Amino acid sequence: MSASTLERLDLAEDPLALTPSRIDLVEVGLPLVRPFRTSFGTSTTRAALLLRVETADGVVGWSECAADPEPLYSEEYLAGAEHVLLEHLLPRLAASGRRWSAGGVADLLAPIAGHRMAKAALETALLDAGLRAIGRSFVDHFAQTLPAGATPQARVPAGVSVGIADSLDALLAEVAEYVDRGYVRIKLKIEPGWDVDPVREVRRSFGDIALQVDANAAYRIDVAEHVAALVALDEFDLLLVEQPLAAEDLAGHVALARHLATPICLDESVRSVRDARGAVELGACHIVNVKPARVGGYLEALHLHAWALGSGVPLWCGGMLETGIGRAANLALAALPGFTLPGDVSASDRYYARDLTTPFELNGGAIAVPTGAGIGVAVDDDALAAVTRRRHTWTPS
Ligand code: OSB
Ligand code: MG
Repeated sequence: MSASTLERLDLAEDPLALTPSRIDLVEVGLPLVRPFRTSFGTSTTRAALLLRVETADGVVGWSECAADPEPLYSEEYLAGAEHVLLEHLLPRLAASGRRWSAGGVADLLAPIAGHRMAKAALETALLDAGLRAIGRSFVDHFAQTLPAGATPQARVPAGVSVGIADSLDALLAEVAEYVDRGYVRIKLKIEPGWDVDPVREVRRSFGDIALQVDANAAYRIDVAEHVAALVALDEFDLLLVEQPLAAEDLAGHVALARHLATPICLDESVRSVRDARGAVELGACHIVNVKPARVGGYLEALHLHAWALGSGVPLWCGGMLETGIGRAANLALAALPGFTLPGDVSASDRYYARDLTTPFELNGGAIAVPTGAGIGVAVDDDALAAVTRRRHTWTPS
């Protein structure tokens, strides 16, 4: 993959440029079908900030900001994302004096440190509007970055992320439900005290299934029992262990990797293609969980993908309990050939009784990648109205 193929998505004569007439920030709260517990907390509702961009020509683009109400997964949080969008990101684009375009957002916003989820939401809404205006899907757009002969998949094998349960019996019942539905890979959330036993029981009950674990940074390299528990997981032939240590602790992951046979996958630690490359070169990581929101958007995710394809590092597409709006775009990314492992891109009914879009369904263990323009799914206005908590309209002055 050469830089020039990626530059084709770039600005030279930008077919995606648009003039926004208004941007709505819509805060929603969707009840989850079951509580989702991780090492950093329990969610019963997915609160999310949606962005709706409307252009002067009446084209509408949507995106979903991944930030949660509380800054537990990362520093970003919903109210902070809203604030930085309104006070910093949108004014900066407006002041640039140029037409707006997804391809230009990252450079124009680069002076603002961090806030990648907020930046990703803005870039993605503009990408959706820009692609809808020219009738091109996310996946076709992304496919332009592929080397000659490579093509995206039409259907993406689906994994599922299983929260920490109240008991081993409850865990086994939940996993049984997902295995019955056809999910091709199970990811168990772990934390100290909920690791070796649940993994052993799931392995014993379900045999040869593709199984992995995610600690969300709950372990410490300087706590002997933590390291011992992670080493004990080697026995269960896991695909990977995701983010065992703190996001900043690359040296700890390097040290841990020397003790483990199971490959280490990083999630929270990787905020850019540069982070991914550095972590792999150091020996801190063998596999990368790509969340476009965490790396600042789809264009950075595509750079990461191009690097991974070239260097043979396996990728998979993570999730943040997205509604159909965020999930649609993730599916387009997960369809690319560097995504060699099943992702956390589950069907709508794994999360919500009523999704905000036409529901995504699991068929034969996979989910179809939308082919319509932009994210390729329509937002269900009634479903949206039923879960809208607040709406704020921004207009360029
Ligand atoms: O660490 O991958 C994670 C959800 C919220 C925050 C962090 C994570 C997760 C998941 C859920 O594991 C993945 C999904 O959307 O299905
Ligand atoms: Mg994770």
